[in-house]
Order: sequence, then C-alpha cells, then structure tokens
Amino acid sequence: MEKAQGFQVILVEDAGKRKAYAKITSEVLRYSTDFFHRKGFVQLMPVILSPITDPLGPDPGSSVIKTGEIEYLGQRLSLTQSMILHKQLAVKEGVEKLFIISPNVRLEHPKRGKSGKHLFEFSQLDFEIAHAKKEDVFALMDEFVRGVVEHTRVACREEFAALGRELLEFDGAFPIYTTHELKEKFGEDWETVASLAHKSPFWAVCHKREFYDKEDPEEEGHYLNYDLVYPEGFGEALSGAEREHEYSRIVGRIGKDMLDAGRYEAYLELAKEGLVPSAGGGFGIERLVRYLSGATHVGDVQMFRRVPGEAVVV
Ligand code: ASN
Repeated sequence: MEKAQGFQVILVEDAGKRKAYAKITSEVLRYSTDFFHRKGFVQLMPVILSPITDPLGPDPGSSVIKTGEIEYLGQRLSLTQSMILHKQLAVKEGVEKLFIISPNVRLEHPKRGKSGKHLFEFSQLDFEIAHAKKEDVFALMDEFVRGVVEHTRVACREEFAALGRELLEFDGAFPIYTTHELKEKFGEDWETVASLAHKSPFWAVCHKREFYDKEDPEEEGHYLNYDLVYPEGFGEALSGAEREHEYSRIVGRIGKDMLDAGRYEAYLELAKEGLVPSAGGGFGIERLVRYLSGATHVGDVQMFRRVPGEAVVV
C-alpha cells in the first residue's frame, strides 16, 4: 500500500485563514445545535467504538480501503464510519427526534485526497426522525441550509471578507432530481458537473446503496433515499433515507449485499423485536464550512487536517 506523504502541506496553509475557518466552524456548530434543539431534537453523545458500524457499501462511489478496528478484551471493535445503525436503535428506545455530532473515521484510498471533499476523519451531524418521510427531511434541511447561510453571513462577516467569499442567496425549496435524470443530463459522474451548473443546492434522489436505505415497495430497484448537493462545484453535502425497519427486509438486503450477517448480530436481534420506521440523514460539518467559506479543499478548514494520502503531522 502506498505511504502517506506531504508533510509540507500543513505548513503552507495561511495561519490567518485557519483562524477564519475556525470561527466559521464554531458558528456553524452553534447554529446547527440551536436549530436542531429548536426543532425539538434531542442531542445524543457519539459512539466511537462498537461491534457494529455502517458498512458504507457495497457502493460503487465508495473508496474506503478498510474499516478501522481495534481488539479490546477479546472483542473486535470498529471505529465509527457513521452512526446510522445506532440512530435506528436509539429511535427504537423511544427517542423520536435525535441528532449527534459524530466523529467518523473512513479510511479512504489516497487517490481521494485530490477530490477536494474527502477526509479520513471528519464530523457529521447525523439526525433521525421517527415515522418521518423523505419530504419531511427535505423541508427541514431546506430551512436549515438557508438559516445557516444567513447566520454565518452576519456572524462571520469579517472572516468572509478576509477570505474574499461572497455567498450566493437563494430561497424557496431546493429542486429535486432523480439520479437517473442527473445521469442522463450530466453523465455517469454527474455530481461535480451538476453541482457546477447550479447556483442553489439541490436534491438527488434514488441511489443504489446500503441495506438500511429503504427500497421503494412500489418499485423494486428504486430507493427512498437522497443526497443534498451544494452548488458551485462543492458537491455532496448530505446523504440520508427512509429506512428499512422490518427484520425480514433487513436480513434480505444484508444477504443481497453479501455482508457478513454475523457482524450485525446484536442489531439484528433488536431489529427482530421491531424497529420503528424512520427517516434521517447526515451532513459533514467540514464540507458545510468549506462550502460557506469557499475553501479549495475540505482539509483546509480543519485545524488538524486529515486528508487521504497526506501524512498526519499532529
Ligand atoms: N448519515 C447517513 C444517513 O443517515 C449515513 C452515512 O453517513 N453513510 O443515512
């Protein structure tokens, strides 16, 4: 395997810019936490080690080369790739609207370092709503994105001026396209091209991906999931879905994906008792800060960068 390189990268980033990114990040965290509290969500603490985590695939778009693991007192524990399965279990515990600012470790292939939007360690704000449908998530996030843009425009006026960033204004609901439409119009690799062609964020619905995203009961091979995509070439902001919650469907989907069902034993035991239907999603905090501040690379907005392929200095 290739070795991580590039000690110099951390040193060239202008210290003044890092301070601006830190302030914008702080205001994003303040606004996000307030917003979800205001909407009646309960904030949970994150989990970092667990026998279960998001498999992140099979997904042709994923380039995670392995799942981080440690062995502790005879247990094999994975580093969290996302808290999706824990979110479903927390909803089953009766927490009907929840969010977590969740550190995620995704050991991406070094080639992803050049994408501008991949990190091997980042934080996502992950949320889940019992009995919700995708339209509920669209409305919530449309309001959130407009709100965070307006909040930071005021709270970080000096930082945006120093960075030379002018945020575009947008209102109304964000447009919704199917991935089939996007592929037809912008090609197989539609994300960046479509993002560049837009001035406001948009939704892309129906992706073939992990077992926990619900398959449309009325249309096999179609999925009740979605991504929110930033405009101006910044690409994916959020991914989420209505969830598979029936035990037999979950087992079927794990089988189809040829995953080791043994790894999901406790989750499956609890799913057998009955999960609650839900929908949710998660957005990367650093990607949001990158979009707001117009940074070239998502690693630039981290105080301690975690870019695939680059050596970790501190
Ligand atoms: N947070 C995403 C979701 O809620 C999952 C992910 O990050 N892979 O669906």
